[in-house]
Amino acid sequence: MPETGERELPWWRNAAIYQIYPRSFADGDGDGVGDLAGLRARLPYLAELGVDAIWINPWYASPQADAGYDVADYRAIDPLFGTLADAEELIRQAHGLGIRVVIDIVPNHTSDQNPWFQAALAAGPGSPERARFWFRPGRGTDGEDPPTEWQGFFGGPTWTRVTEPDGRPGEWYLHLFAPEQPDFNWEHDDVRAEFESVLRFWFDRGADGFRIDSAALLVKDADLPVSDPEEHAFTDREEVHEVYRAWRRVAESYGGGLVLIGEVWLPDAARMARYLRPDEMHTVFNFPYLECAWEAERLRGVIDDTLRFHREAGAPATWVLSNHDVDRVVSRYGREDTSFAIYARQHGRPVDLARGTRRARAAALLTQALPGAVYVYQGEELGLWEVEDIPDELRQDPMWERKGRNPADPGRDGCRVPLPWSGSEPPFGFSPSGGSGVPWLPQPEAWKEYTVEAQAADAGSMLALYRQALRLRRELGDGGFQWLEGTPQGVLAFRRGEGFACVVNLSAEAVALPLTGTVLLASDELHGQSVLPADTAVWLRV
Ligand code: TEU
Repeated sequence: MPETGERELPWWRNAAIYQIYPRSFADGDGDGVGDLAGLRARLPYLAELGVDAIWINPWYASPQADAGYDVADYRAIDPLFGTLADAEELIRQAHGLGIRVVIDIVPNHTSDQNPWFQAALAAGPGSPERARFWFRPGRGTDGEDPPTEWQGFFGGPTWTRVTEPDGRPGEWYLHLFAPEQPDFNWEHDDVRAEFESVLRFWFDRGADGFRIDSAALLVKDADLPVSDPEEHAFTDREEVHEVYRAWRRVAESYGGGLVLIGEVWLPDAARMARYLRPDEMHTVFNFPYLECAWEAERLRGVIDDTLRFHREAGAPATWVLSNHDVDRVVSRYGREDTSFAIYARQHGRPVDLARGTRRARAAALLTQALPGAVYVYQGEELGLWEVEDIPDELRQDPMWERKGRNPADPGRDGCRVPLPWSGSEPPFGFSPSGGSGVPWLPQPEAWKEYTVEAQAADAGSMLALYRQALRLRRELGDGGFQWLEGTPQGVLAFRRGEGFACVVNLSAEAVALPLTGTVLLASDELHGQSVLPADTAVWLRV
């Protein structure tokens, strides 16, 4: 990729980054699971959509206990997706189309099949091999109780007891997620050195940056307080910042343009900002924005907070409506309660898809008009909904079992259903015709009207809206941001740079546009040139 010129804005400060969940994007070999050949063939679609970069969820060799977030080999591509040569070719082709490539790195934990963990199991208690992980004796007379009572993010305990090489029940190891995902000990020099080497491995192959998984969790309290309702023993400990400072130095040793993006779920701005110090990460995901209800005052509060702490940190904000862990946006906004909580889904509640879609269209224009970088999760641009009726026996997310098969909170499969590309029946062009596999999760029949092919031919489609918005957004650059005050209740309006304004009506009534100008783009039809219907957004040249 061309180096970012000195006076030019670094690309990641205002990029549109498209998130690819590789197993659900496009299947090249016909086995029903997306892969790198499928993704390569669809790169022109992404270029036409108008994105600056892609972020690819984990593609590494993995037993797939948590869809690739259990990495067995950080330097190999899983055969499910292709080969290392495929990955290199993908990066080359993306760069040829002007698209940067950000890859996922999973440092908090590994796979139980990782050779280091296998060696630790074999070597037994007290061995140097075990020191790279969190092995501890249990409590109770025979060590039958786990070292702490911490609860894992997928439900259930965070410790699993091992059988020692002599065949007896022995130590326990820590896993904040599934038992197949043992946590690394980040106090250990080997772990730190290994990850710096992995970063170099991928930078050497042309990667433009990393999305850092579970970024605030790496360092744990070695005292292991038995109970920890507030998660302070393993969330956001100060020592974690040393790791990212070292990573930043690795990135900078390659010159400019590389980016570290943190997946940091923290409730308060001050703690988030610490990850954005100039020698740490470049950006973090904005989850408070994603979780916020479709309500003007609350959204305004989140936007103000976001802009303030990023200004103070000297980092660009990011704006995220969805990803591979959360319910699809048209479903969220179609429910009575439009807020979202990652560990308390609302499946089974009524969803008004027409209203949710209308709001998602307005939200797309709001999101893309805000200053900073924007993320688009694959299928968001097609207006796909959360698939809530996946048959239980087909569910794959470990959350489903670990959270006790709760139909209201069944995990994340519903936002991971393979994309519909073309045609009128499944697999909707996701897999090549004549392939032997069926899509790894079933696609709703109704998606025949939501394929890329159908939407490309429809000027009123979600896809058409995203294409136009992403194109127009490029002209906004880094221009300033000012709220327009005195707007009616439920209306958010702001100006950006010279002569651009965005107005969003989140109220239940149509309102008169609070300023005049030429309509550049509207999320739905306006009533004449000056009335903005409910749940509608408009971009204006003023
Ligand atoms: O998700 C992390 C995650 O689930 C957060 O909600 C976590 O609870 C938070 O960091 C706590 O502060 C990531 C991936 O996006 C997800 O797909 C993986 O399953 C998970 O990590 C484990 O790798």
